[in-house]
Amino acid sequence: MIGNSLVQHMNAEVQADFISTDLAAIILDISSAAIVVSGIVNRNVFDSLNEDKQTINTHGERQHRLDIQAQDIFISYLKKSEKCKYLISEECDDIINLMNGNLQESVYSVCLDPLDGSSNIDVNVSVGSIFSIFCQQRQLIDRWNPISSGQEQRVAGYFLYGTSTMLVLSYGHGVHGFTLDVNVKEFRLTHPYISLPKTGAIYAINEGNTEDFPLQIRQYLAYCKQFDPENNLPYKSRYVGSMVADMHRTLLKGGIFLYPSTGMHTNGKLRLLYECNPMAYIIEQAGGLAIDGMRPILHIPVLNTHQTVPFIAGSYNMVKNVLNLYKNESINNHLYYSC
Ligand code: AHM
Ligand code: MG
Repeated sequence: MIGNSLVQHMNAEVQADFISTDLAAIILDISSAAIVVSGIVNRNVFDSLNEDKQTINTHGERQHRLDIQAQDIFISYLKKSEKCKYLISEECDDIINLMNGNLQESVYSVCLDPLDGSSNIDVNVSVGSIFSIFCQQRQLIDRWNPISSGQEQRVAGYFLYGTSTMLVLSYGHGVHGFTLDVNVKEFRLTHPYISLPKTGAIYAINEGNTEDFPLQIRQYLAYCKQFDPENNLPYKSRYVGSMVADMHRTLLKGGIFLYPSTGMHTNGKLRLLYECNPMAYIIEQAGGLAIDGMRPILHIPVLNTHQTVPFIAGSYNMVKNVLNLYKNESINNHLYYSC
């Protein structure tokens, strides 16, 4: 059954005291921006015919034209409503001030990957946007240390621009999925209280890097490929190369997603503030685990805005197996792991 619109849902959650009016309003602003981004992603094949220049982002990666356009759309919606102070974006070296010089103070800031997986756009494969909202009582004195860890996130979500556009959202009361009804340009609740299966049978990793993975990851991959039908082994291998798409499948079907350290990315490739922390928050809210090997992602100290970490997330029992290997324990030891 199709449920409430996102607006109705947020109003009801405010009434129930599950979320503040300001946070609900910021979620609605970000969602309005994402509807516009969804439109430009859909039009890409037409607009790319006029493509002329390539730019490089703060990580030395090639930017797609839509990376910048998507960022600008989110900025303009967040600036218009003047509810957030700062934006930390994958596509911008510096923290962006959203207050238009207005002296009115806000305690909220946003972390954003405006268009995740953008190398997939030109081959018509799903991409997404990832965000989190945090509350910042103190002044942003140390510009490289906006929050101390992902535990300070109040809201985390992602948009998946796939066969349909979806918003998956958590504000500490479970994980809810909304699908965009393109006819009325409105998100509707389609996946209330998403619960991540405790175990699954799919692993997702860029296996081309196997030779450079840490020993524990290579051991785990060998385990995934064993023939043991009673334990659903061997697992299926699936890897889109868009984190949002890979995590969305993992969330709905169960499984594990891994982006460990590699020779090229010695501390992982995925960014803590606007990729790993929001996904870890959602995964934990849905009953799964997210670690960097030994530590919960949400406990990792934030050292700078574009810091990367190894990222292993998904079904509780599967991630626990990887943790056991890091702790030098038997892979199937399922003693409860407390985050
Ligand atoms: P991006 O934010 O610049 O698009 O990079 C992040 C993407 C993730 O979506 C995906 O999981 C990963 O990079 C894929 O990397 P690789 O091509 O090394 O497997
Ligand atoms: Mg990204």
